[in-house]
Amino acid sequence: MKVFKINDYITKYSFGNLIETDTVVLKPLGELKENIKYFEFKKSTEFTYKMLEDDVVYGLGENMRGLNKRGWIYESFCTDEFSHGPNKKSLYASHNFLLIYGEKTFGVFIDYPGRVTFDVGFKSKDILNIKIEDENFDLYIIEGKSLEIIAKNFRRLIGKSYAPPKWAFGYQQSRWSYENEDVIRNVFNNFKDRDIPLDCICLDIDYMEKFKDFTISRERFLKFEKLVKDLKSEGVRLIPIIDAGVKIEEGYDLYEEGIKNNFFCLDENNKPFVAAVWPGKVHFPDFLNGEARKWFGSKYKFLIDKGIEGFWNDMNEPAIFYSEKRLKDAFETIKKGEDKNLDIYTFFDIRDTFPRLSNSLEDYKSFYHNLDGKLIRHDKVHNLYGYNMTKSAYEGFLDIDKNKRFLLFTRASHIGMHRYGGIWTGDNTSSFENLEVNIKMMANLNLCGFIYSGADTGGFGENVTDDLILRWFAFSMFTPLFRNHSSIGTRVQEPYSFEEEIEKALTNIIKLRYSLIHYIYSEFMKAIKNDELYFKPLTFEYKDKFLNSVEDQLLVGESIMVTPVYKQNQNGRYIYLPEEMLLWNVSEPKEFNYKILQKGHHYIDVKLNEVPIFLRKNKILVLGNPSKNIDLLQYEELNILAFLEDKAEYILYNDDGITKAYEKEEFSKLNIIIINENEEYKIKVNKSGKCLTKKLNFTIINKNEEKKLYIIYI
Ligand code: MIG
Repeated sequence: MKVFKINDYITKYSFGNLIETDTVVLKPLGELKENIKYFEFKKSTEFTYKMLEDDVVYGLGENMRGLNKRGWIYESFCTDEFSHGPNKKSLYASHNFLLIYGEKTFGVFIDYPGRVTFDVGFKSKDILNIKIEDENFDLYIIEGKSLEIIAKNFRRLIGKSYAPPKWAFGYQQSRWSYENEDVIRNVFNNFKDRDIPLDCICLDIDYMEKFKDFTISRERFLKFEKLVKDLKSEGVRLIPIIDAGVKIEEGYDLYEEGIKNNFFCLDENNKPFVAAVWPGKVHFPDFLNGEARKWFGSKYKFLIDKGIEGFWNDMNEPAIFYSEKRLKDAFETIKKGEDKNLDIYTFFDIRDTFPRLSNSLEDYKSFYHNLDGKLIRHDKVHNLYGYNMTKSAYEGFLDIDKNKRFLLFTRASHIGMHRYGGIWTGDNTSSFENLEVNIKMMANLNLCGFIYSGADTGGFGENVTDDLILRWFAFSMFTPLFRNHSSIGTRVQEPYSFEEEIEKALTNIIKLRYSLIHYIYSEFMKAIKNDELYFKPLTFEYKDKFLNSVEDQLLVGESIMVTPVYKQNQNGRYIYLPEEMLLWNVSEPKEFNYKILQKGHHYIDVKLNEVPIFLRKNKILVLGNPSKNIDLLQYEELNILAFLEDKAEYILYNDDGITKAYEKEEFSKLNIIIINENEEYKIKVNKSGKCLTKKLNFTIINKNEEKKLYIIYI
């Protein structure tokens, strides 16, 4: 083991010889002579930490169960897992970061691209056990004087998070599958005719010809370019899907070029590895090979030239439906049972043979990547695959226009990938349990750097119910990626597919989202620029032990707290307030009804068409008027809500929303300060940069629920 000092807060422990994983951006300052902190060695690849009874363990990003990970075993091995039940250990991502909060508070990050197992008090309730599959890995210990600072120090280690264009904060409608031009126009017209705001429609695999990447089915999308243009002129962008596997088909340029240049992963016989996914038999581009990555990334231009400005990358765990070898074995197993009086165990074996075909570890162990001339077996670097597919697109975008922000979100991910794109959380199910998991996951995702993220709102698999879609919208309207997506064969779930009353409530929630965009975008961009969290557990801001077990209330940015309802047939829910707060239970975004609730436990009524928003004390919330889409957002006049005891200050951030000028500190600030001087409020407003706001309508509420209104022209 070698020990390195990264900075005053971060120590790196190097075991063996890790390949370049590109997860961290800080290089060591020098070597140290010290032993590993906090952890005890069990073996060279296994460590334990003794947790105290009250310790909370945050982290692991996209994974099952709670915000606090204690009491289960998790695995980092990116998996095409469409059933997100509490029995699962791993979803589509591998986010090897834990933040232990207690008497000792510190972070631990395992830089290793293969399987890592985290037993967080499962086998033994107070023992955190981390097991790494082989001997080449780096372990980082991240310290700092508070949860927030440790989280920030970790983000500095792994680099700045990706920022999409501003329009990507608008509402996105998706379904597998809007199969042709007419269907897409129909979706768009439904939104337009009913005056439901909309920014994006996602194209799933059916826009392609035979599921081939970077092709368009002219049978179904004859005038694709015109469709893109027509919709864009109405402020709506089409977001096509790109899959990882490249169809094996003679004459298909992507296939031919990949073969010619040796850009595909190889099997044990040095031939391109064959797997089967949507296009039938495919080869996997070797995204870990820099040249192959560059080549694939350059292909996005095909669609960008047609007016496309955003993509989603799918199937990049990579998912494998079957391989020929595994299929052959399966048939042989079945033959074994032919014409026999089967014993029941053989029958079970036969029955389970086919489900076992997909995503088999045997397959992951049977192909190779070319890393600077060295062949590396896939399972050793499995978790870097989706990561590098996303990096490939990102690099492709840079070559086309290095100053433009493209929308990119992806399914499989690993720490470090947050620099190149956002994520959606994969194939969840239309169930209240999956809504709950979504809520609890968001803060952990933020901890791992994935700020532009969100789940399939309404649920992907199975049939959504009226109440579930409403409750899910009421939460997703706060997630940076707000996308309604569902699977083919399930109940349709566009807002207009429901009865009028539901449609109206869903539309109102979308409108509320658009009224909050100023705030959401400001908080998102500040989180990115300052390495902070957009979704925060309450423990990050309040020192109140009861909050250690509050997992279903989250801070969204600095001013508000959300308390979503995630159970069926509930007219409200219990909440806990660490201090007094103002509750605005919104059904009509234009009506501001509020009440002040004291510190402590409460039951709040939340009807199906309501979204409870808590405004914290001495905080300010900025609201605008909803628009049809982000391009049409108004900046001239804004509404400022404040819950004031003595003083509140807020900086509303904005930028051009389409370029990377923000990285060069080109953005605007609207700085608002309100001071209470004996129930007369002194308001100071300052603007800098290109701030378009001219009029501010203030509503200031005090502890006694008294309201004062001011209008200020700036
Ligand atoms: O095997 O493209 O997670 O969002 O709709 C399913 C079809 C493949 C999985 C993605 C989902 C998408 C679906 N894809």
